[in-house]
Amino acid sequence: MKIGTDIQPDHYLWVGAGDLTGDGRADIFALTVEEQGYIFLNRGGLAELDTLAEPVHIGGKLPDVAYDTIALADMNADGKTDINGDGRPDLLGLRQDGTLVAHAHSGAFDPEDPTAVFQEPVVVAKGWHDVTAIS
Ligand SMILES: [Ca+2]
Ligand SMILES: [Ca+2]
Repeated sequence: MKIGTDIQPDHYLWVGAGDLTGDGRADIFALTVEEQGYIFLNRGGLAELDTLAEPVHIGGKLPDVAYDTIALADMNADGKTDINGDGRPDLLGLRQDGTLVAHAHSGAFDPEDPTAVFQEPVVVAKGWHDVTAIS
């Protein structure tokens, strides 16, 4: 099923889905080869093209934000992508120094300030040098 166009597969290291806006439709989070994070908001379910909005840049390759890999957390039994149990999907990032950080969902999505959807990262583990993928 095609839900977006001009999404080049070899431009992305990782793509995952989670409902970031709370409207019940899964949105897409993508990490590019430049280690930039983008979210694609789901505007209309899976029924047609143009479902996904233009990507929104939500952070990237600063000295402290350079991820080897990233995941929307999927850590509980009922399949929600939720670390802290608030019902909102959270983001995990594995930094190149082996530090695993979590960006908790702020609890609300503001279209005027999409970068605020994730809180400042919190270190949840260190020494994950041998891990090449998390999910
Ligand atoms: Ca959504
Ligand atoms: Ca959460």
